[in-house]
Amino acid sequence: MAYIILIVVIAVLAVVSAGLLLVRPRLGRGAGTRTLERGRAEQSGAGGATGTLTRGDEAAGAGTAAPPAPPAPPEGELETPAAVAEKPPPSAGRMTRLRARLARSQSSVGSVLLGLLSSGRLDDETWEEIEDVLITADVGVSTARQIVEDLRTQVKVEGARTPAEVRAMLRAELLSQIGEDGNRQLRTRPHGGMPAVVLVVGVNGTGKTTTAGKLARSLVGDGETVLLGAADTFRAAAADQLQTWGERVGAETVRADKEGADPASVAFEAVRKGIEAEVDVVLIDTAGRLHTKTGLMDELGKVKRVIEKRTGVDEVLLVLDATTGQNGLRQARVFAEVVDVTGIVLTKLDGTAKGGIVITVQRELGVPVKLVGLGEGPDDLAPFDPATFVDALLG
Ligand SMILES: Nc1nc2c(ncn2[C@@H]2O[C@H](COP(=O)(O)OP(=O)(O)OP(=O)(O)O)[C@@H](O)[C@H]2O)c(=O)[nH]1
Ligand SMILES: [Mg+2]
Repeated sequence: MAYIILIVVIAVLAVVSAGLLLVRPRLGRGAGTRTLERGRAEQSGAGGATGTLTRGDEAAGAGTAAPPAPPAPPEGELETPAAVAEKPPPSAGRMTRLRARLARSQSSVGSVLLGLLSSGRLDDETWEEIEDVLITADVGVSTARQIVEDLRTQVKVEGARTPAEVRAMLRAELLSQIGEDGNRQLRTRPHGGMPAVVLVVGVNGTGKTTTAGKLARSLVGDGETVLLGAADTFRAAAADQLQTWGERVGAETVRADKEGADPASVAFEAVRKGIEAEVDVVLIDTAGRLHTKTGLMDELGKVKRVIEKRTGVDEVLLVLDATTGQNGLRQARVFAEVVDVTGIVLTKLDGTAKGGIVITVQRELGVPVKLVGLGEGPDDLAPFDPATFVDALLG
């Protein structure tokens, strides 16, 4: 009898401890399906986990999210294979939501201009000062002159004005310089049974990969299916960076199996796969640096030609770092000569008061600014809206 009791007790103990082992890794998973939340949940749920954990809760918040890299799994933990994709927010109203960022970086220019224009002492010196403020904000000398001339004429014709009238006058002038009616719509809709193809180009470090990642996210948020192509085969890390963005929103990344592979063949493969998988958009990230400028340009030309063997390239987005001013503009011109740029992405506008570059770059390249980068967070990319931009500038 004692034997039977002992066997039963051992059996019960065995069942209970097996049950605990099975349940333990699941602790903390209940609420969150995002991979990003895993590290945090397990840290508090299972206890004792060590390792650096990214703050997943920030990544989920709009606007102020953490950088794209998902947290490394705590040491000793097995990586779960199937990460469940996040549901990113749609792109509509993004710029309005990010207006505070713009206001923070640009409004000093706006308030100085408004202050000067409302000073009630609009002599030659003040007009010169206004011109200088515009030039300092990267508006460009000839455009700054044009703006001052227009405003001067208006003031002369219509006389002294109230601060509200001055604001309205400056707003209208800036809007007309930026151009309200240009077509800034991104061509990302599939057509004729083919996905739209978007090529992201630009000098190294301007934010190409980040932009491709953010854009993929925003397109997924708008309900489109996206496939990424890592045609920056210069460093494996570049493809990893892009793939990380893709994985977070469930977008597949086509990449080379070795460093230094032919970028054109990666682009071709991405488009082939995109057509086969019937995705809406194929987004291709390219390299910004090569040994020689000619090499880079030849490579870009080849990437485009190879894609065109399968389908057209709908958008060539030139990514420009707003903080680099005239220097960035010079580089942009070189790109524009080689590939038919269809839109500008102005990144890092959150880090500079030189918002006037919006006007200059459009003038110089004859291509509209279509997107603006306003931070490093995953949702800090917005379709460019001139009115919101000018309103943020004028406070
Ligand atoms: N503040 C701010 N940082 C940005 C923005 N866009 C990109 N960045 C940062 O700029 C840095 C470079 O971004 P990448 O996307 O790696 O640039 P890239 O052009 O792909 O660089 P290469 O691949 O080396 O040519 C990263 O630290 C980004 O987080 C932006 O709109 N605002
Ligand atoms: Mg890159």
